[in-house]
Amino acid sequence: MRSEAIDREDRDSGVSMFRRLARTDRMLRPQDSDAQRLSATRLAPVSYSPDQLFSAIATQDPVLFDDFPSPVRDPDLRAPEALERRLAASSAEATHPVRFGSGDAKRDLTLAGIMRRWQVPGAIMGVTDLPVRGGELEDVFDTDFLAPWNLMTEAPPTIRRLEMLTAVFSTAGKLTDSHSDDMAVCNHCCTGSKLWLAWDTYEGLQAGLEDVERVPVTGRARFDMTRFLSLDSACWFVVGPGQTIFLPGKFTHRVYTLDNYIGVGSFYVGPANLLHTAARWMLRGSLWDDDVPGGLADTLLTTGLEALARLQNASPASRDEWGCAALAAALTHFEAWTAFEDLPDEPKLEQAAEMIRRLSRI
Ligand SMILES: O=C(O)CCC(=O)C(=O)O
Ligand SMILES: [Fe+2]
Repeated sequence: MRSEAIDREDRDSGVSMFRRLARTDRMLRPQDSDAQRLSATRLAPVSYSPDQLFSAIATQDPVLFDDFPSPVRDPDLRAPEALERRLAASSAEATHPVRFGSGDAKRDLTLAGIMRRWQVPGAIMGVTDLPVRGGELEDVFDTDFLAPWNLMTEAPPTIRRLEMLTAVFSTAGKLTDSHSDDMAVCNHCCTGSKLWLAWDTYEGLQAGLEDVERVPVTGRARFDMTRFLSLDSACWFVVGPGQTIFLPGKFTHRVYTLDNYIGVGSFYVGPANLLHTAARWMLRGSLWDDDVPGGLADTLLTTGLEALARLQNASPASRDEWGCAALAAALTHFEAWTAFEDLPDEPKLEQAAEMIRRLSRI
């Protein structure tokens, strides 16, 4: 099932969709002269293959799949109405923070309460923090949908808790302000649609596009279309039913819900973006590092080194599942990264690079 918003966007490469959205958020208004750049920066969905996924991760490019294997366990629940009914029938008493309206007013609701509000026409709300692990949603969503290659699930608790495998609910009109996360982001859409605008965090900051996680912001982060479209790294896409986006951790994103949305999100680090992630944390600090600065990078590298050591002796099939075919590209991309020279000496990072080099030659 494709949403109306996606069909419209396919027909005109986004100009009319952005104009329509600009009626509620004038920051989105494109100029006539932006049309060509809008069309050039649209990330089109592609058919899933492990090669495409791991190559994109290795070169820090976003990729949107039409048919990544669904994290919804029961094929019957992949029909939006069936999923909505199942979630609305929840009797779990645990509550979760829900953001209401266009600001960030919060209230805690149960899953059934969230679904009731989600179904009220015109209600504006969003939930991005409803853990799947350890709750009843484990029956609905496959907690291993990025297995085996997502290192975060086997890392020590300080890293594991950052994985944030979460169910996501939001209603049309909800905006998630420009922000970046510590890790790369995966988001699968079960129903509804969202418009994502994404750009390299530091290229954006230099051009005056704020990121609420990186600079102090009062009210909303500063954003405008012309500046956004002037960035080399600018990209936008609509994620609709059945589609899955993989967005590298270096990207700030600003997300508009177009049609009432239910999905699943997870952060990820695999061998193909281990060096990039650890180096970013070492250079820029990890956003969620609450002990020693750089401590999380060290813990992540320790976990990564263990996985890389296992992979040296693993079967070719297993190495494929972990994305080893993309490791040569990952290393080349990492070493060509402009900030590479500023990296402090870190023996574990060098060791990981060496093991990746060896793996890429097997
Ligand atoms: O879905 C949203 O509104 C925001 C999602 C997001 O920021 C994320 O998955 O990292
Ligand atoms: Fe995010």
